[in-house]
This record gives sequence, C-alpha cells and structure tokens, in this order.
Amino acid sequence: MLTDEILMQRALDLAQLGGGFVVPNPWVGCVIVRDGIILGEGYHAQFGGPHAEVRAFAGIQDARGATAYVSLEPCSHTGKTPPCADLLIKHHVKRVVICNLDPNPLVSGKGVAKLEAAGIEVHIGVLAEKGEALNRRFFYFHRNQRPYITVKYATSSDQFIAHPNGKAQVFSNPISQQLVHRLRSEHQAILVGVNTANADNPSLTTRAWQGNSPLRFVLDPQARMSENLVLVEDEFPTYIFTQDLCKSEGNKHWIALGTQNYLQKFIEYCQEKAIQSILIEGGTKTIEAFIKQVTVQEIIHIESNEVLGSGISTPQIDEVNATEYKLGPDNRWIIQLSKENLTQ
Ligand code: AOF
Ligand code: ZN
Repeated sequence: MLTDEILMQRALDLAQLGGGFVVPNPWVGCVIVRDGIILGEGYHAQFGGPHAEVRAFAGIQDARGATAYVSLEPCSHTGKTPPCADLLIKHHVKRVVICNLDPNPLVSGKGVAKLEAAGIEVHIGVLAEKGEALNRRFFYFHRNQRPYITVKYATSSDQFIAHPNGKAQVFSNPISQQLVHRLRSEHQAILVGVNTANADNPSLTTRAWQGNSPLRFVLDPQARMSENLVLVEDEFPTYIFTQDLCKSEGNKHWIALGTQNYLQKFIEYCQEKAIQSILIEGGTKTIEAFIKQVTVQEIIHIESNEVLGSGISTPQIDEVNATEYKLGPDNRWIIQLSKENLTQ
C-alpha cells in the first residue's frame, strides 16, 4: 500500500534531483496521487524555473479529488511563477500533505491558509526531520537571518593541512573531490582567506560535479591578494573583502569593511545581500576565526591516509558527535552537524 510516508519519501527523492542548480531556492518535490495511482510528479529543477507543483501538474488533465504530496509548503506569492497554492486549488485536489512549512516570510503559513480556506484538507509534518535535513541551509537562513556556514578542510593522517612553506598537498581522492564540488554547487558562496588564495591560486568553481558555481569570496583585510590569480583573471565574479580598499574591475569587486569588527561586518554584508550559505575552504587561520568569532553550522574534515611529517597544523576543532564515512581506500569523510540548527 502507498502510505503518506512512502509518497513523501518519493517527493523528497525528487526534490534532491534539483542538485546544484536551485540554490538559493530550496529543494522541493511534488507527487500527485489518486486511488493509489501516481498521476504526475515533478521537482524544482533550476533557480528561477517552474516550481515542483507546476511541473507535477504539467501533464495532468484531471486531478479532481487527488492528494498532492509536497516536500515544502506550497507558495502563496507571485514570484517568478504564480502561487502554487492557487494551482492546487484550481485542480480541485482534495488533500495536500506537506513535509515542512516554508519559513520564507513571503510564504510562512500563508500557503496552508489559502488551501484550507478553499476547503482542502492539509496534513503537515510527514517525514519532517528528513525535509529539515535536506533544506537545512535554506531553513537556517530564513529562521536566523544569517548565512548557514559550512567549514571544509582536508588533512594528512598526522593532521597537517599543507607543507611547512604553505605549499598545498592534494589529500582528496576522486570520490571526495566530487563530493566537495557537489558541496560547492549547494552553497551560495565559497570563501577562502588571502593566504590560501595567494598560495594555491584556486578557481573555486564547480567542475567535478554538475551544478552552478558559487559566488567566490576572499577575506583579505590588508589588501594583500596578488592580482595574477585565476580568481582575478577568469570570467567568474569574485568579491574581495578588505578593510579599506574599495574598487570594482568588471565583475571583480573589492569591498571595504572598515578596521573594526571585520568578521562581524562581513556577516552583516552577507545578511544585507541575503547570502544564504557559505562554504569555507580554508585555511587554518580563516577557519579558526569563523569557529571562534562566528557560529559554524557544519564541519567537514577530509582525512587522507598520507603522512606529511611536518607542515601547517589543522584547525583546532573537537570532533564531537561526528559521523565518519570511508571514501575509497585512502580517504575518510568526517562530518559534524549542529543538531540544534536542524530542529529550531
Ligand atoms: C513552492 N514550490 O518548488 C519551490 C518553492 O522566486 P520564486 O518565484 O522561484 O520563489 C522562490 C521561493 O518560493 C523560495 O524562496 C521558497 O520560499 C519558495 N519555493 N515553493 O511552492 C517549489 N521551490
Ligand atoms: Zn510555488
């Protein structure tokens, strides 16, 4: 028998197919069912594109009396598409089953209110915890009005992140590299400190996974970043946060945050620009500054089997309640999630 849980799981599985293309929107899936038969299904596949409900109804002639399973409260606002709550009402569905309410102030209960006012039975909270985990960054941002911050770093088995002179060492293997690029596509911005930018000359784009590249941020209080870097010379936008250098050259922007409370000012900038999520990819000083001065919601440590013997030490982080996955023969993926941020 097709239970509410089974069909909501289907909606959540569909939601995930939006992958790295929907950020900063949430992942949403929708399944329309009548008499045990799936009439249609869809998911939000691209930022700015049709919502999950629109795609689910696309091929349906008659959905009267059906039940719609939606992983997020149907929207009530006219955004890039008309309200999904109106679409469900227009199709005369009888029942709507929702995994999570939408904390976006544009929706936030108004979608449910619209459905109920039209006489539709609404059931909220099926597989709620799974939905919370899936859209944790979107939920955290809307509930706390600040970006969800993930820290990611890779080390040798003797806990060094680079050689003594700062020269990078590749610790990831092809599997962890794919997962890192997937993480990039799932965050709105990626951030490194100036030392990492100068030493590694990184591109910080999404290449080993399908999806959009995040906005690139560099913390560079003293404006020491070399201009002969991929981050300055390629075609993608970069934002360099200094204390007092303020200029723009094409899509490369230097933003002055002042000399006082630099990190706090950076967070305020992100709040003002509605940056939902940031992936911090190093180095040690930058990661430690965020852990000490700003709250971090998720920490991912990639540990290789390799031994360096000496080098730049790993950030000081207690690995409490961490979950470990073995990735291939030589990598471990150690993840710590702040539980309180998932259930607020
Ligand atoms: C839904 N179904 O599939 C999604 C929803 O700019 P827009 O018009 O795309 O609206 C984005 C907001 O709509 C997003 O922040 C979230 O509140 C909601 N997303 N709602 O009914 C969907 N993706
Ligand atoms: Zn919608």
